[in-house]
Amino acid sequence: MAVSGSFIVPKQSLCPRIKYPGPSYSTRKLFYLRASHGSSSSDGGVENKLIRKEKDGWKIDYSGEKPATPLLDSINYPVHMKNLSTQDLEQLAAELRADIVHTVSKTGGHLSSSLGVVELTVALHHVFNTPEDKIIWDVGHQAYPHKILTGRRSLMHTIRKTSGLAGFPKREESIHDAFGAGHSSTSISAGLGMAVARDLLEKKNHVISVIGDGAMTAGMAYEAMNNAGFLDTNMIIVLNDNKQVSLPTATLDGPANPVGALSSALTKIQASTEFRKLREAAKTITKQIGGQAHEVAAKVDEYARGMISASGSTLFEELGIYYIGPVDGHNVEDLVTIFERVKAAPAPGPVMIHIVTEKGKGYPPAEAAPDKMHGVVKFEPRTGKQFKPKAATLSYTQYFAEALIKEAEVDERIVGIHAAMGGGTGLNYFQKRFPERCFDVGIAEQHAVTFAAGLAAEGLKPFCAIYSSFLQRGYDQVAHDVDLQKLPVRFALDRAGLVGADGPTHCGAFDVTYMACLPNMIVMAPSDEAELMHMVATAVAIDDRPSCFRFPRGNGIGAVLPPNNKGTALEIGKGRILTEGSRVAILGYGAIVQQCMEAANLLKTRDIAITVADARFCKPLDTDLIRQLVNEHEILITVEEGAIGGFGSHVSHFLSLSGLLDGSLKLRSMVLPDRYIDHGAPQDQIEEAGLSSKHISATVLSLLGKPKEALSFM
Ligand SMILES: Cc1ncc(C[n+]2csc(CCOP(=O)(O)OP(=O)(O)O)c2C)c(N)n1
Repeated sequence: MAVSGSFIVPKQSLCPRIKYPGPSYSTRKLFYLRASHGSSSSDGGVENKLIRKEKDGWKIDYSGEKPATPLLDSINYPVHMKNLSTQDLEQLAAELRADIVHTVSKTGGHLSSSLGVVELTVALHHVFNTPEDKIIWDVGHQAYPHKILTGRRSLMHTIRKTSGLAGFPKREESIHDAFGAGHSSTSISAGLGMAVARDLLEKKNHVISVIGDGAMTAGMAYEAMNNAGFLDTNMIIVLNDNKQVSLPTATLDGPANPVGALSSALTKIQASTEFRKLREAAKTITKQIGGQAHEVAAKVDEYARGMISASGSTLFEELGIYYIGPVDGHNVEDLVTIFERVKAAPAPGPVMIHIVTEKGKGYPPAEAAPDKMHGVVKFEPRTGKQFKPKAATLSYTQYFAEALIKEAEVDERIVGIHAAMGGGTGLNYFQKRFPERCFDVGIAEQHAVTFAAGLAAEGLKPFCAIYSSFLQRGYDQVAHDVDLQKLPVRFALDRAGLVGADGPTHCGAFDVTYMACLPNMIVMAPSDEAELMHMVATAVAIDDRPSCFRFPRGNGIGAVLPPNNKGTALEIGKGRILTEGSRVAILGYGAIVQQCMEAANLLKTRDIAITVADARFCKPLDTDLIRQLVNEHEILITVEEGAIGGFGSHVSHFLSLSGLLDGSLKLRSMVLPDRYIDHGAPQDQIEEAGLSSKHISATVLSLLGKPKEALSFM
């Protein structure tokens, strides 16, 4: 790894791709500012009582007032941090932490992971030079401090909002965002690719992948480390270990013990007295950073290699990765020292720096909260109390969990599986009721699917609850391990369709397309929460093949629930007509049926009565219903909140094969546009997608030959 630690002169290329407002370089009079340590700032003695250094470290009063951040105010890009002393960097970290809490209290977003990496981010940007050096944030939910230090502070109030900053790193947003993320465990593969590209292109930059202990549970991370060890490519992996492998909402009782053997191995490394004894021995090992042991800084020796497993080296060493750790991830001085040493080493190969941090660090309400305030809505900074809107109905997720519990009460073969998402999938409720029958497998969707296949092969009834977008990762397992063998695994696909603030990485656009092309899969979508409960019951009853049902993010519509919240199995492949009219039939699939009904009501105000049907099934299609609609109407419009190639394609395929397209029928398919839709408010997204009730009404009117009236809806 070549040394390139020289100071980078600000130049045009350091600006992000999007031009953001902010102080210009010429006004940067605080550039060489010394830390104020809580008394005053250099530009006029602003008293900073909210952030001060005391004997036992930095103290921040979260009063809700905008904290004075004199040092942070002087940093617009990492280049402005290069000359700061350790004390300055510590102060910068304290100001950054106060700033994040203040901003996120007004916007909502991912809080505690960002708070946990404040010191890490400061140290990385002090030592390395982005954008030439590449920092790759795994998942990316911890990148708020990185965004603030790379020219986006003035736009942080827009984060996750329509047209605002994205909640995750995004290459389009800044040249300091080396790699886009949202899904976990990609950073080492991407980093290795960049490091190999650097070598082939004869460049000299550094590559640093930052990955959490949760993200490290995925197979992809091991595949990448195995390859990195084999290639012996120079790169740094920072393992951010906060002992939160699953999201802290995995159980209703707060953070559970981390799942998986890796976390216990990491704990062993941290606790081992052998580790300390072997510290000295480590100096004699042959492969050392920088060649000679005596050249290695004392600080690095202190964190010398963890040598505790039977063969005398850690799991990472076995994979060919030089291990340093565990390091206190909140100690800026140690982090800087280690990064500088590793950076200066000419050819260390892949190096892992294992740091230990605390999620929510430095913000007492987050540290104390059962969910660590992982993802928050707006909150009161003094107490951390979130302003959660009161809703008349529960989320679809909760209705799913409730229905599954009811089924499991009478069928003990039902088991639940999720991939580190107990809270997100609602299986934390199931886990509370049936702790022995719920499996959190870590962030390992591929394993979750094949594990469920194994359970099904032995006669159990597994419900694999995975977000639509995360199941993309387990697709070969769905096809090869489940569908091909006709094993009755039930897939509950949450977050189907547009998802609002999380944006395109989490958007469930593709599941209908990728599930309904599988020969044995039964593919369903409920139009409301009561239907969801019936589909849970239907999935229990389908025991000779795989099945899936998709449901959206957000709350139910207030549908009348089945008695005791226990659904009744539906007839497979049968839809239903909701309202009858003439000339135009709309066939909706999934929760978008509600927009179709709204469109029918809008059109009624113009004396146009249309038929709306709820397809319920994409596979098998209700061909009788489709024939009836086609025979009785001039126009058929299918509507779904999914990508091209889904329900509408199945309908048109059937129509063309059966000759029903050979006459005068006008057929239209309304689907998500063939592009990614940015994060934003759900209503903005549905408008952008062209799937709102107004768009549906306008489509009807234009097909009826009333283009002017259609325009009046837009
Ligand atoms: C493929 C995939 N599955 C699930 C998730 C949901 N998810 C987001 S963060 C997270 C936990 C990540 O843990 P870790 O990497 O340790 O970071 P921490 O949250 O502890 O900072 C999970 C499960 C995801 N982003 N990607």
